[in-house]
Amino acid sequence: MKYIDFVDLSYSPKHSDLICTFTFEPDGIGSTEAAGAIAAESSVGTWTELTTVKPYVEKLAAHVFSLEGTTAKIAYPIELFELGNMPNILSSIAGNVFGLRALRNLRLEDITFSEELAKSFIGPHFGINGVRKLLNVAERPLVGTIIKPKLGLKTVDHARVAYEAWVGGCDIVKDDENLSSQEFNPFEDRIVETLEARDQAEAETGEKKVYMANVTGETDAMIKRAEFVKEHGGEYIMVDILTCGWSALQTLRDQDFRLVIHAHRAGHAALTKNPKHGISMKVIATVARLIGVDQLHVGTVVGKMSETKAEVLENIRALKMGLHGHNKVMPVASGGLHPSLVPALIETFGKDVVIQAGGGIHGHTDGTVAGAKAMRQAVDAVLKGESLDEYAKSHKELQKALELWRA
Ligand code: RUB
Ligand code: CA
Repeated sequence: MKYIDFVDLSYSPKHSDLICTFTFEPDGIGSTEAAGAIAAESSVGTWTELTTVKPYVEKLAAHVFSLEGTTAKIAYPIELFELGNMPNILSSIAGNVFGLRALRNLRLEDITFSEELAKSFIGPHFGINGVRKLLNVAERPLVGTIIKPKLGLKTVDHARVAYEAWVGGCDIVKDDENLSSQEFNPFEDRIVETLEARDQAEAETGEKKVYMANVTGETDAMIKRAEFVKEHGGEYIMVDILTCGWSALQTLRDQDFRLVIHAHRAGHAALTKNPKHGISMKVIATVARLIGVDQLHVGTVVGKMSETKAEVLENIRALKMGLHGHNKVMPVASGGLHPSLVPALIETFGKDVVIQAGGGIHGHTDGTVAGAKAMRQAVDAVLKGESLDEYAKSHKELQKALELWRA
C-alpha cells in the first residue's frame, strides 16, 4: 500500500472508528499524498510497499475520508488499538507522524472516540456535579487560590496563608505545580498542617473548604501521597498531568481513591501553543477527561496565559459535551487573574468554573484575607447583576483591588 492508497474520500466512517482531524503543511509532496502519509504512518503503512502485507492487514488501514485543503479527517478502525490503553492510542495517532520529513507542520486538532473506546476508560468520578455537591455550592462559580510564593514558603507559613485565604472567602486552596516535597515544605508535614488550617477555617466560617494537595511525583510516590491525603481527611489531590504522563495519571485514577482529581496542565503549551504544529488543548482535555480527572485548567482569555477566546471555549466544550456517559469536568480559569477580570470570566465560562488567583489574591495591598474577600465580592457582584465599581462603593476590599489592578 502506497501513501495515496490510504486516501478514500468515499469511505464513510463506522460507529466504532476513532476519528481525528489533522491540519498539516506538506514539505515537497502534494497535500493528498501528505494526508495519506499521516493515515499510513499512524496505522498499518510505511514509506515503501511491503511484501508482508496480508489482505486482513489491509482491512486495518486508516482512511482519509475528508480532505479540504490541508485539513484531513482520518478514521481509524478500533481493532488498531488496545482498549483502555491511552499511551497505545496516542503512540499511533499522535506518535511518529509528528516527525515525518514530508510534513513541515502537523497538528492534531480534534478527536472523536467511539463509544466502545470511550467506555474502556473509567472517566471522572466526581465531575462538575460531584464537586458542587462536595463543596455544597449549587450555582456560584467557585473561588480558589494558589499559595504564593509558589515555592519557598516554609510549612507553617504555607498553612497560615492557606488559612487566611479560606477565612477570607476562598472555597479552594491549591498547591502550585512545582511544589512537591522540598526540604522547606515536606509533603507529609504540609498535608497535616494545611488540613488542620482547613478544619479551623471551616469551623470559623461555617463553609466547606477544600485543599488541593499536589501529589505530583513518580507513580508509586503519588499513590502513597494520595493515600496519605485520604488518611488525613483530605478530599482532593492535584496532579501535573503532562509531566507525570498519561499512564501515571491512569494508574492514579484507577485506584479509585474517591479523591477529587484536580489536573494542572504545566507544559501543555509545548504541544498546544504553535497553531500549526502539535496537539490542541481540546484533544488533551478529552484525553484527560476519559482517564478521569475532575477539574482541568483550560485558559482564561483575559489572564496572563495566551489562549484565544475561541480556544478556551473549545476547551470548555470538550469538558462538557456528551462523551458516552462520562461525567462533565469542572473547567478551571487560572493565570494572572484578579477581581477586575471576574465579569469577563463569567461571561466566557458561565457559572461552572473555578476562578483561581494566586498573585491576584496574595498581592492585595491589605494581604491575603482582604484579597480573598475582594475575589468573593467580585463574584457576588456579578451574580447580583451589579457593576464592580458600584459594588466596590460598599465593599472596601474590592475597592482596593480595583485600585491596584484594572481589567
Ligand atoms: C497561576 C498559576 C498557574 C497557572 C497555569 O498563578 O500559578 O500555574 O494558572 O496556567 P497566578 P494555566 O494567579 O499568580 O498567575 O491555568 O493556563 O494552565
Ligand atoms: Ca503555577
